[in-house]
Amino acid sequence: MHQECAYMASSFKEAVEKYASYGVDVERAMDGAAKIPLSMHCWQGDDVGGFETPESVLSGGGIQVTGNFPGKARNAEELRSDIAEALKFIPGRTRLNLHAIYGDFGGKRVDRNEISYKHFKAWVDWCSQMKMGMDFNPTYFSHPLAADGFTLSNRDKSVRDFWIEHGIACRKIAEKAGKQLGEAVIVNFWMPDGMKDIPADLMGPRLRMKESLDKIFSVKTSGKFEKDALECKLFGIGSESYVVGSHEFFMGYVVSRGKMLTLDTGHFHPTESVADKVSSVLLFVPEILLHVSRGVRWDSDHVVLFDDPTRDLMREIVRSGATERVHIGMDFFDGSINRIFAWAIGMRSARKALLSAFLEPGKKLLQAENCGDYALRLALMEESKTLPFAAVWEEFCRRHDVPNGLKMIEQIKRYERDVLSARS
Ligand code: RNT
Ligand code: ZN
Repeated sequence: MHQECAYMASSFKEAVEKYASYGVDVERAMDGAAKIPLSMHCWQGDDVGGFETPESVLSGGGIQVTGNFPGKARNAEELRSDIAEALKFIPGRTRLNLHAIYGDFGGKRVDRNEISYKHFKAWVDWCSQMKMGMDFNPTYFSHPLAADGFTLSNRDKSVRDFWIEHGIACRKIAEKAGKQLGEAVIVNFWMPDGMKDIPADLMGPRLRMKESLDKIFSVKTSGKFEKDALECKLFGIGSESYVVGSHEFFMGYVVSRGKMLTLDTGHFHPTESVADKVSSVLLFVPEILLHVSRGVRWDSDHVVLFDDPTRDLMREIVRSGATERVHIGMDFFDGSINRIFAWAIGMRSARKALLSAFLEPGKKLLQAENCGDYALRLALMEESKTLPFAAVWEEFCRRHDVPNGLKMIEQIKRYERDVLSARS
């Protein structure tokens, strides 16, 4: 055996024993962590630009990308090639999360209310080829009819109708894609609607938003191949004072309509724990969609890290036995660094957090808590933080045939040199 391999094998063996002494089965943890799909957001690849017009840029409210690192994908082929490259470094099951602006529009102007399955067929075929499920998002921003900050809650009925048609079109595309792929496509609704300064009427837009959504969902889908999720938000750029789709708005909406709630980790007050919300929300909604992100002081969508909030969140999903009811999507976009690295780092971090969640000494912790021995509980939590996780992660990557550490870095750097830097 090669010296490095022998070393890895022995450190993994030691790790297995160490975890076993805490009552943790490493093999089961690795299986559990690999099975959970992570939905990879296409929009990290081109700074949420999309392919509607040659030079479409993110505009019209609510979100912002900063940075101008060279080599962003300029068309669907480049984006697919970049996604495939990033996937080489991401162990475990993945899905692909598309936005409606990423269709193959053949250089023609196809407005948002006119999009249909044919514009996304190439993506669906590709997903099927890559053995990935798909998710979908209507795009309620970067459009002249979103420029005043209101889409589904706009006071102008014709604008609302346009966006209602867009929502329906997206659900139809998703339904067909789901049928094609044999598993449900989750359609996530996020609308930037809101106000920079203090509104006089908070009720009006919310009422209109509710009515518009009801119209969108009055078109029935199978429920088997298409599912709807709605994403709340605290505030956005240009909507600092008022967001129509607040947490209470969408919590009420999804509970009363039997839809999925989307929790984006950047969409709450910075000191709020999204991990804490999982067990409450799951009691009242059928399923949750997560947008795993990293806010730095605000909803800045920094690359996800293997940090405490991410670990807390994944641990909570595993602890509550809700891995089937919580769908994990990624939502970060950093245009200031190599975008392949951004995907790889962010998604690997989420996967690491899942693996470490499965490695928690859950039984021992519960026993301690049930006996009221809180010192023991705290000691176990702290001691388990320094168990040999790295050895398990390395083995996990090895089994999934994914380069790790410096090898990963070297390969992505090579792609940067050979492919990205050749794009002007
Ligand atoms: C914006 C929301 C939304 C978007 C994507 C691109 O604050 O988080 O999910 O990031 O739809
Ligand atoms: Zn989001």
